[in-house]
Amino acid sequence: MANISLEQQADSLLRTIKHFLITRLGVVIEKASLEDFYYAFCIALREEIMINWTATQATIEQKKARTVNYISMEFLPGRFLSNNIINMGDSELVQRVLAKTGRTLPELISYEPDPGLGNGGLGRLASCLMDSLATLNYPAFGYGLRYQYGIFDQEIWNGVQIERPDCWLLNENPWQYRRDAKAANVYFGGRVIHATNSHGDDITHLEDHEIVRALPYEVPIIGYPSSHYSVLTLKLWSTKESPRNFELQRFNSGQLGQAGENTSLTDVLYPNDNHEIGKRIRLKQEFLLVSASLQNIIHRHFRIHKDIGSFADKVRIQTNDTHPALVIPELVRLLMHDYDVSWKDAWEITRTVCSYTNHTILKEALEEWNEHRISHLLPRQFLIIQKLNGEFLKEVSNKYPGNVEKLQQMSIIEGGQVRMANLSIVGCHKVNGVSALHSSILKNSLFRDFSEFYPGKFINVTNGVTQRRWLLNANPMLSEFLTKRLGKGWITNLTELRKLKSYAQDPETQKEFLEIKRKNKERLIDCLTKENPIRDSHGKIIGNSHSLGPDALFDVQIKRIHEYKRQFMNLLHLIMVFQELKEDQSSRKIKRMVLMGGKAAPGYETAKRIIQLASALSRKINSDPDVNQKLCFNFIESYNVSKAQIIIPAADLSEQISTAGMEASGTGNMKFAMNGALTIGTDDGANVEMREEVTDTWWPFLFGASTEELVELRKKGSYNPKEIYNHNPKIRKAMDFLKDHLAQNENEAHSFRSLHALLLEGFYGDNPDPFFVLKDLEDYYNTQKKVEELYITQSKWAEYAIHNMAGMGKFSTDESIHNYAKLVWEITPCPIDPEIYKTVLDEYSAILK
Ligand code: 26Q
Repeated sequence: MANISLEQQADSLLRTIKHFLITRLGVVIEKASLEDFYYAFCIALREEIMINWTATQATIEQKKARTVNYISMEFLPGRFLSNNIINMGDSELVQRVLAKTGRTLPELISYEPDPGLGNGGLGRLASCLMDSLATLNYPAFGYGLRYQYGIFDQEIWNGVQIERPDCWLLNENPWQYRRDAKAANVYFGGRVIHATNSHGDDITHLEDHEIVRALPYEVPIIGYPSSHYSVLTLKLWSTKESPRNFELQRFNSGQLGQAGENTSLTDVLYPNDNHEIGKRIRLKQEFLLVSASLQNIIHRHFRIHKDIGSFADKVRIQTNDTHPALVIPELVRLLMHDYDVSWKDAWEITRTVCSYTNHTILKEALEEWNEHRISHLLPRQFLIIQKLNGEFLKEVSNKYPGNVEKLQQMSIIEGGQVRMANLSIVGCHKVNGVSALHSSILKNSLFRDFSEFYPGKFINVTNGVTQRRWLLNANPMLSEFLTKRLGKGWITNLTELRKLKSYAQDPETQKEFLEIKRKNKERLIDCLTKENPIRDSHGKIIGNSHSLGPDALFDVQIKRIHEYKRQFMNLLHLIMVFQELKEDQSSRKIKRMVLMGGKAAPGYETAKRIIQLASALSRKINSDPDVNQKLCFNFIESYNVSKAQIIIPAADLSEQISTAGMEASGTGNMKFAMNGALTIGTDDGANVEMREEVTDTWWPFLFGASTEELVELRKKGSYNPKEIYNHNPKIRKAMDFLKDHLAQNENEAHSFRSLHALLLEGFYGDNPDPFFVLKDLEDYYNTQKKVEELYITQSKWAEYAIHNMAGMGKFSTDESIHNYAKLVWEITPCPIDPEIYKTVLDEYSAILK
C-alpha cells in the first residue's frame, strides 16, 4: 500500500476498525470497551496480513519449493500485537490511528494475554526460529499443540509456589484461525490385523481402535519487512472443539473421566522442564501432534506434487528434541500403508527427511517410554520400532561382532523401555546440539557410540535469539542508540553490531548507554512496584523495588528453577552479603538490587524449596534496616516472555551460573548481553562462545570449575563438600544461617534443613552437592567482588557492556537458521513473488471497489 499517504492509510485503517466494531461486535467506536477495541483493531490489521499470507503460501506452492516443517511440543511466542506491528513496518501508522481514537498502544498491548505454550528455553527457541524463518523468507511451517491451559500462572503464598491455571483463551483470540476443513483423524489403541503391500512387505490395519479428531488453528508468523514481508503458518492442533471426541458410551456407563479423555487431550501443557515424567496422556499428546502434522504435510505435498516419489526431495522435518520422535515410525507406516511404498524405501525416505535437535544431556530429561505403554497405545508404530531396532542391531553387531555391551548401549529398546533419543538418532540423517560445547559432549561422550557408528551425523548449530523481539521490540531506546550509530542493518544482520567496538571508549556513547540503562531500570522499578511488591509471610507489603533506585547494580537471574542452574548458589551468596552488611554496613561500596524469577515444576520438591528459600531471604533482607539501604532482593512472580521483555533491558549483571557441562546452550545469556548486561558465568553452553566472541579481555566475570575438571572429579569420586564447609568460615556461616536462623515456621525449617543436607549429606544415598554448588561458591563470591569493583567506575562498566553488545552478532536465530538451512535442510529462500502479490492484492481490492 505504498502509493497512498500515511494519513490516508490511517483513515483507511480507522474505517476498517469501525467497520469491524459494528459488524463483529455490534458497537460504535465511542461505546467500545478496551476488549472490543483490541479485537477490532487486531482483525483490522489482519486484513493486510492476510494478503501477504495468501501471497506467501501461493508462492511456496507455485515454486514447488522444498519446505521445512518444524515440529515442537512447545512454542512460546510472547504477545503478538506489538511484534506484528513492528514486523509489518506499521509502527508509525498505528501511532496515527491511535492518536485519532484516544487510545494508547501500551494499553492495547498489555491487554493481550501472553500465550504460555511452552516451559522455557526450548519453546522460546522454537518461536525465535519461526521469526527468523519468516524474516529470511524460508518456506517453512511450524506444528505444535494448542493447549487450552499453557504453563501455569505462579503465585507465591507465604513463600510457597502455588500453581494457577493459565486461562489465555478466555476471550476470542484474533491471532488464530480455526480450520475445520483441515482436521485430521488420529488412531489410538486397537488390535492389529496383518496384511502385505504390493512389495510383499508387512503392513497393518487396526480394529477396535479409537479415533481422535485433531483440529488445527493457524497462527500467522510475520517476517520483518523486506519488499513484501513473508507470513508463515504455525499450526496448533486441538482436540477440544470436536464434539465427536466425546465418548458418550463411556459417559453412559458412568466412566465420566474417560468419556472426556480425548476432548481434553490438548487441555494442559505438562509443566516439566528438563525432566521426564512418562505419563500416558503426554504420550497421547505427542502422537497426536506427530500423526496430525504428518497427515497435513503429506496432504500438502500431494496438492503440489501429485506423487510420493518426490517426497524425500521436497520435504524436511525437524523434531524439536525427542518429543515428536514418533514421526519416525509413523512416517514409515504412512508411506507403506497409504502409498504402497516398500519397507526399504519408506525407511530411506524417512531418514532423508527427518532430523533431530537435542537440547539436554541431563539423564532425567532423556525421554523413555515403557514398551507396554507404547505397544498398547500405538501397536502398529511399536511393531515398526521393533523391526527398525532389529535391523539396526544387526548392523551394529556386523560392525562390532560379539560386543554385547555395545548392543545394549545402542539399542532403541532396552530393559523394557523405548529410548526416544536412540530412536531419533537412528531415524534421522542429522543430529545437532545447540552450542559448540554441548554438541561436542553429545559427540564425544553421551552419544559417542552413535557418532562412531554414523560419521558425519552429529553436528552443531548454536542457538540464537531474534533481535527483532529482544532488542527492537523490548528495548526501543537501545535500538535507537544502535541505529543512530550503525544504521538499520543490524535488524536483519546482527553481525553489524561488531562496528560498535569503535564506540566503546567514546564518552558520549558511554553516557548515552548509561542513560538508557537507567531509564529501563526506572521502567522496571515502576512495574515491580505496581505488580510485584515485597511481602512478609502474612502478605503485608514490607518493601519496594524502588528503595535503592536506579543507581543500584541490577543483578538478575531469570530462568526455570533447576538444581543445575544453581539459583541455590546465588542465594547462598546473597546470605553471605547479607551477613557482611549486618556486621558492617560499609563493607559493600555499591548498592545491589537482586532479582530472581522462574517457575518450579510442580512435582520438583527441591526446586520448590529453593523458591521458599528465596522468599524467606527477600523477607529477611528487605525488612532489615541494617541491610536494606544497600541490598534489596525481590523474587519476581510468574516470570514469562512479557516480563522478560521488561526485565532484560534493565539488567546490569546477567547470572549464567550453571554447573559446567549441564546447560545445553542457554538463550537468556544472549538476550542479556545484547541488551548491555555483563555476564557473571561459568564456561558452559553458549557462554563459552559468547566469551570467545567478546574476547577474554571484555569478559571479566568468568568463574567456576570447567566441564573437564568436573568430569575428572566425578570419576575420582573425591569431591567432599564438607571440607569446603569446614575450611571456609564465610561459607560455613552462610550454611549455618540457612539451617538454623532463617525459617519462620516448621515447614520452612524442614525445607531449609533439607537444602542444607542436600549439599552436605546427600539424599537417599546420593552424593552430596551433586551440582557442585559449594565447590564453585568461593570463586563465585570473589568474582562478585570484582563485579562491584568494576561497577563503581560507571564509564568503565559502560565500555565493557558496549564490547559485550558488539560481540553478540553471531547469536541471532537468523544465523542459526542459515546454519540449519545449509547443514541440515538444504533449502533456499522463497520470497513472495511480486506477480503473485499483485494478483492477490488486485483480487482483494476489487471487492472494496
Ligand atoms: C520430556 C518428557 C516428558 C515431559 C516433558 C519433557 C520435557 C519438556 C521440556 C523435557 C525437556 C524440556 C525442555 C528442555 C529445555 O528447555 N531445554 C533448554 O533448551 C534451550 C534451547 O535449546 C537451551 O538453551 C537450554 O540450555 C536447555 O536447557
